[in-house]
Amino acid sequence: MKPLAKILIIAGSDSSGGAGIQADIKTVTALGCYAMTAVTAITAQNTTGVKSIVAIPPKEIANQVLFTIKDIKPDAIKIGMLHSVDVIKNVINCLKKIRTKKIVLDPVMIAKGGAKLINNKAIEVLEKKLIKQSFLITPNIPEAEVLSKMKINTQEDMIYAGSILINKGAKNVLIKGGHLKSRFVRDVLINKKEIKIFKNKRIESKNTHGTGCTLSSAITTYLACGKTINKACELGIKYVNQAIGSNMNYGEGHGPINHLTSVSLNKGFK
Ligand code: PXL
Repeated sequence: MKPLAKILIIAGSDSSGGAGIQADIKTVTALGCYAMTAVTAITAQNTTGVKSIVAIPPKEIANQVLFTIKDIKPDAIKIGMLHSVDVIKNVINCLKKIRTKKIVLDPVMIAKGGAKLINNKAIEVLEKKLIKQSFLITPNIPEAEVLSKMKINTQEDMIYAGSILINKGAKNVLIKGGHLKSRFVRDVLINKKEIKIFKNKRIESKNTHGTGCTLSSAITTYLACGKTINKACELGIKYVNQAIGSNMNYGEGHGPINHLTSVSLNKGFK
C-alpha cells in the first residue's frame, strides 16, 4: 500500500519504545501513514522509569523541522515533549513556516514514573504562546489542571477546565479522563461550538506507558487523512483502547501498549 498521508512528529525519544517519538512513529505507520521526525530530547528509560534526559540544541531541532519540510510537505503535525522555553520558541518559529494548520499539541509534562519532562518556565510559554498555534491540544487531567489552574475531580470540572483553555486561545481541547477513578473513562472534547463526551469502559492494565503519545499521534494521523475532529478523536481513542487491551506485558514496570493491533502481515512476510 501507499501511505495515506504524511505526518511530521516533533517530540522526545523514549529508548524503551513505548512512548515518545517511537510510539508516534509506530502509531502513524500502523495507521497507514508516513512519519517524519524532529527529535527534541533523548531520554534513557525503561518500563521502571527515566534514567536521564539529554536536550537537543533548539537550533538543531529547528534544522530537523525546516530541512525536512522543505522537501516533503506534512499534512499534519504532532508535537510532544518540549522541555525548555528556547525549544518552544524555536518550534513556534518553525510552525510559522509550515502551511498545514492541522497541528496537534500533546502538552507533555510528566512521564508515567514521575520524571519531569518540561520545566516550569516552559509550561508558561506553552500556555501563553503555543496553545494558540495549535488546532487541538490533548492534556490529561494533571496537565489540564496545570494549564487551567484549577483542580479537576469530575466530568463537570473537565468541561470547565476545557472552557478555560478555549478562552486562552485553544481551538479544540480534548481532556483525557483516564486519571479520574471510575468504571468508564470519559474523554471530553470541547470547542467554541460544542462539547462531546467519549465514554468507554476502562480497560484495567498496569501496561499503559505511551497512551498519551499514541492517542495524540493517532488523532493527528486521522486529521491528516481528512477526518473531522470528532471522528479523529473517536477513532484515535478506539485505536488506543485496542492497543491497551492487547496487553503484551513487556518489562517489570509500566509496560508499553501494543501499537500493532491494527496491522495484519501479508502472507508473504510471515
Ligand atoms: O508520555 C509522555 C512522554 C512523552 N515523551 C517522551 C516520554 C514520555 C513518557 O515517558 O518518554 C519522550
